[in-house]
Amino acid sequence: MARHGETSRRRVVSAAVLVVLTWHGCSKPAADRAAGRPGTEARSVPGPVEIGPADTVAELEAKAWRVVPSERQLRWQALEFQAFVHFGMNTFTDREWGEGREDPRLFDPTDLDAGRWVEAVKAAGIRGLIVTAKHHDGFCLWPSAFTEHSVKSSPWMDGKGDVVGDVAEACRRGGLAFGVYLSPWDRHEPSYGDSPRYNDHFKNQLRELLTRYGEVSEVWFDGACGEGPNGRRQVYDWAGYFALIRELQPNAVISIMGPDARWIGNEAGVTRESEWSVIPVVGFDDLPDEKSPGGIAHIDAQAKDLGSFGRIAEAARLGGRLLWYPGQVDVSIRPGWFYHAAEDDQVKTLDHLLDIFYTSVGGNAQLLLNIPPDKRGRIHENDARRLKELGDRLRATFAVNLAEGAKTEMGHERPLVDGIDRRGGATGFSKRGPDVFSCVLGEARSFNVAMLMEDIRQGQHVEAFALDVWDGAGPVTDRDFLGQTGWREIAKGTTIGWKKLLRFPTVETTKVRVRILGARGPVLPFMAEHLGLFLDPGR
Ligand code: FUL
Repeated sequence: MARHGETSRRRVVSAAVLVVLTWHGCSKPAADRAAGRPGTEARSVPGPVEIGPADTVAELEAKAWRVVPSERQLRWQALEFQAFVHFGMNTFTDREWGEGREDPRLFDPTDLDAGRWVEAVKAAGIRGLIVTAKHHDGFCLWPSAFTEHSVKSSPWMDGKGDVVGDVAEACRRGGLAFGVYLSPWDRHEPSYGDSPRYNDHFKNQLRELLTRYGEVSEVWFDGACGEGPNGRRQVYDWAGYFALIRELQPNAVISIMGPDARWIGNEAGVTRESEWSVIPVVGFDDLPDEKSPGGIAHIDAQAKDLGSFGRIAEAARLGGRLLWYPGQVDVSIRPGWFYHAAEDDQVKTLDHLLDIFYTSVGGNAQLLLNIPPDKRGRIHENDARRLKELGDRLRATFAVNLAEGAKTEMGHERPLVDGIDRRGGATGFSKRGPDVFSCVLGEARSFNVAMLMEDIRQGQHVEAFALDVWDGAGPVTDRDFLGQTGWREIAKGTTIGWKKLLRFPTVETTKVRVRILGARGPVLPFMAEHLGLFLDPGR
């Protein structure tokens, strides 16, 4: 489908005048960002937005950029980087999936101190932690009243311990958000497969987790589903689970098999080049089912393209809705999700973890990095060392924003000539060019990382952008034949969303600018942090 204004915008051949709209400061304080900008709130529409065949392209675009996150999604996005902690019976049996028949007496960590988990993950700059309260084997890390298959039947602390409680407390003390992974698939529980009975059991366990441990920031549901001992396949009551979570912990994000955050589609730590948080869905069934593993509303979480305008137009033809449904990248620091001594030498390298960080946190997704404690109940020395290295490097890079305090301008290029006629001459038409956000640094600065952010409280707009540095006036170029020379493109991309991080060889310059080459709606008033420039000392 042709997009209005797109062809002419992308064909612009001259860049003569920057029409300045005015702005002050390259970056805005976080508090400002969270509060949004006065006068813009009315434009955004929270919640699902219906789209249909009668919508024009312009209407679809406007609907798309007006979809915004809920408060809980916004808080979750701002966490950026969380720890996943897979710990439980599998830690002691050296397996990835238990069968449910494991003897609870095998669970006996000798040196479990949740405070040290929190310290280790905070060293990496992590802001939240999700613990596997119950994995598929059904062993509960908290003393559930609804099963004997838990820490209370283990020798650890004479059966008086509560890993979930310890972790919740340590997170609170350490200032981390606290979340729980609770596997609906339970290979131990006898009622599993007897659908209504197991659903009650599962809700009872959820209720315990959501009422005993204070604020829960996230509930993480995996979609695995099997047969119970009666040979029948369990049918999960997702709607009932979600309703209970909303009732007991209204601020908790429900992830993966849930409406608030989607699985990125792989466990390798990779995001799409264009990661949209506004996702079109068809139909009115919000709930996950067999056809939509890892997603809701028939989303194939592994599809290459989830949110392009083409997908939106396709969904509109069939009658659908637009959801704010951001991506989460779950990946383990080791090959397995659980600890295996044989993998002690396979902790991901610092460079690999940096690649994952830049493409996930810097690719409009949240990073959920799994760090599995060992049989002692300790985060292994190799993993802890790597987390500290990662944190040190990120802190060294992001401590100083070299764009801070720079003089900035927002406006749009007004090309005097738009397009080329058949003989290669200018058509002579004047029209508005791409939106530009430029930043005068005052003095020459060296950097190799750039950060762009949209104020997602006002939606996600940007479809394509380029980052230029000023090389000084030079010879006339074909892109800029009126003499406004000297801009050199060093990076480009598609979506921005919450955050886009760009890495490139170190450049030294006095001016930078961002050209918005494609957008679903007005961009400049809604850029949040606008632009950050950093020097990664390790590159
Ligand atoms: C998967 C589970 O089967 C794995 O064991 C792990 O917990 C991963 C995060 O989710 O679906």
